[in-house]
Amino acid sequence: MSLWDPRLMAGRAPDGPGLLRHFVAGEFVAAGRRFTKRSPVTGEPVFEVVEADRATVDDAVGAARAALRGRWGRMGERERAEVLRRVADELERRFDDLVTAEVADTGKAISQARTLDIPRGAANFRAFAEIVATAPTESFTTVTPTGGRALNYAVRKPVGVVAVIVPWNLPLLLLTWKVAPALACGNAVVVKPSEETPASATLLAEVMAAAGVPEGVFNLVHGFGPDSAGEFLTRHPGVDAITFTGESATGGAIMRAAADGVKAVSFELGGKNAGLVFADADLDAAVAGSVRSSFTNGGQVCLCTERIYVQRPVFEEFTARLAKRAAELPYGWPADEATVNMPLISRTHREKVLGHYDLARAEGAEVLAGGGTPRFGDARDGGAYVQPTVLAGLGPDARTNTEEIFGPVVHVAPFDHEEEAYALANGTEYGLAAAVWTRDVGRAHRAGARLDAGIVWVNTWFLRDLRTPFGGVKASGIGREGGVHSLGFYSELTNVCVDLT
Ligand code: NAD
Ligand code: 6OD
Repeated sequence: MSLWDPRLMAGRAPDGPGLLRHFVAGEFVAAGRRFTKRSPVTGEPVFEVVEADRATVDDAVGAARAALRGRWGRMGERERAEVLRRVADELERRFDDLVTAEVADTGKAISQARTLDIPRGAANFRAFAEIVATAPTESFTTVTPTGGRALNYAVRKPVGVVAVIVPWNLPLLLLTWKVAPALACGNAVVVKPSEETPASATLLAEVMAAAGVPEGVFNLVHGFGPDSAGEFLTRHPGVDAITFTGESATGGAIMRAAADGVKAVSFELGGKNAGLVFADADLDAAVAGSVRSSFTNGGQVCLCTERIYVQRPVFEEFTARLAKRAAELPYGWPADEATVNMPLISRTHREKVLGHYDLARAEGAEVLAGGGTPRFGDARDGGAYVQPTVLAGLGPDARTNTEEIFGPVVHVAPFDHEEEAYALANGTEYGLAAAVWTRDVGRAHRAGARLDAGIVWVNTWFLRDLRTPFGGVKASGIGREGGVHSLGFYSELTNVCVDLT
C-alpha cells in the first residue's frame, strides 16, 4: 500500500499503519522509539511514528549547520527563490497525497483541505520567493567629519539554524508559513511538527528532496514537547533562532528554554478572538461570516471567533440565525464533498472542550445550539466529534468568555455603544484577531485603531495577503511574520560603511 492511500481519510489504514520517519541530511531515518498516531475520525491507528531522541536531534542540527557551509550557503537570493518555486511546483504535483495526509491526521473536510490547507502550502513558497527576490535593503550617503562622503548600506544574511515548531490545527499551512521565509533568507531548518499531525510534514520532506533542495537544508524530527524532540531542539546550543506557533503557555516554556542561549524567538500564540456585529451591518453577511469564523476547521483555528458582541437592536435576530445555522452544519465522512463538521484533533482535546461546555452550563450559560456530542451509529462514534455550540447569558469575565477553548463554540452577548464594544473585545489577556461587521466606513477604521489585536478584519474573516504583518499582541504572540517582516526575523542585517573620500 502507498503511505498516502486515500482510504486513510476514512480513519483506517486498510493494510495497517504506515511508518513515518525523520528526515535528516537528505535521508529518511527510523532511529528511536515509536508512537501511534490515531485517526480523530474513528480512533483507529493510522500511522506509526518514530520519536526523535537527543542523538537524532543532534544529527539534524549538525546536518543543518553543515548545509550552511555548503552549496546552499553560497546561493544568492534569486537562486534560492528559484528553489522555492520548484518546491511549490512539487507541492502542487503531490496535491492529492497532501490532501490525504492532512485529512488522515486531522479528519478535516476534504473540501477545506483542497481549498485552504494545501493550496496555502504552495502559495507560501511562491510568495516568499517573490518577496525575497524583490525586497530592498536600505542605504544612506553620510557626510563624514572631514566633509567627505561615506556610503552605508545593509546586507541581509541568514540567522543560521532555525528550529520550526508548529501545532496540529493547520499543519502544512503553518509549517510552510515559517519554512518558506526561513529558506528564502538562506537559513537551514530543523522542523518539529505536532505529534498529532506528523504526515504532511513527512510528505514535505519528500517534496524537498524531489525539488532538489540541498541535503541538510530541511530536516524533520518527530516527537513531543517536554523531554522529547521539541525540548531537545529548543535547548540545543546549535540552534540560532526558534519560530513557534502554539499555545501561549508553551510559548512561555520555550522562551525559558531559549533564554540560556539568548536565541531569537518569534511566537504566534493563542487567542480569544471577538466578533463585533453593529446594528448597521449587512446581517446576512454577518451571520454567514460568523458561522465561518466560529466553526471553520471545527473552531480549531487560532483566529476563530469564540465571543460575539452584537448591538442590541439586532441581537435577537442575529443570535437566532447563528444558532440555527450552527445546528444545521452538515456532518459526513471527511471525503464527502458536502461535509463541513470535523472531529476535534483527539479524544484528549475533546475532553477539554466538553469540559468547557460543562463549565459554561455551571457558570449559568444558556445553550442555544449543540452542547454535546453527535451520535453516528458507525465507526465515527470512536472519533473525537463534538457539536457546534452557541452559548449566551454569561458576563464578560466568565471563564467561558476569557479562556481559549479551541473548539466549535461561541458565546453571544449584547452591547449598546461602540466604546462598550471595544472595551468588551479588548477585555482578555489575548490579542490575536477581531472581526467587525458594519457598513459605517468611519467605524471600520476606528475599530482597526481601537482593538487590541494583531489583525482586524472588517466585513470578512481569514482573508489573507501574505505580504502583510501577521502576529498577536499581549499573550497572543511576540513579533510579526509575513512579507518583509518575515525577512526581518529570518535574517540578520549587517551595516557596511565605506568611506568614499
Ligand atoms: P501546543 O503549544 O501544545 O503545541 C505546539 C507545538 O509545540 C507542538 O509541536 C508540540 O509538540 C510542541 N511543544 C509542546 N511543548 C513544548 C515544549 N515544552 N518545548 C518545545 N516544544 C513543545 O499547541 P497545540 O495544542 O498543538 O495547538 C493549539 C494552540 O496553538 C492554540 O492555543 C492555538 O491558538 C495556537 N495557535 C496559534 C496560531 C497563531 O498564529 N497565533 C496558529 C495556530 C495555532
Ligand atoms: O494565515 C496565516 O498565515 C496564519 N499564520 C494563520 C494562522 C492560523 C491559526 O490557526
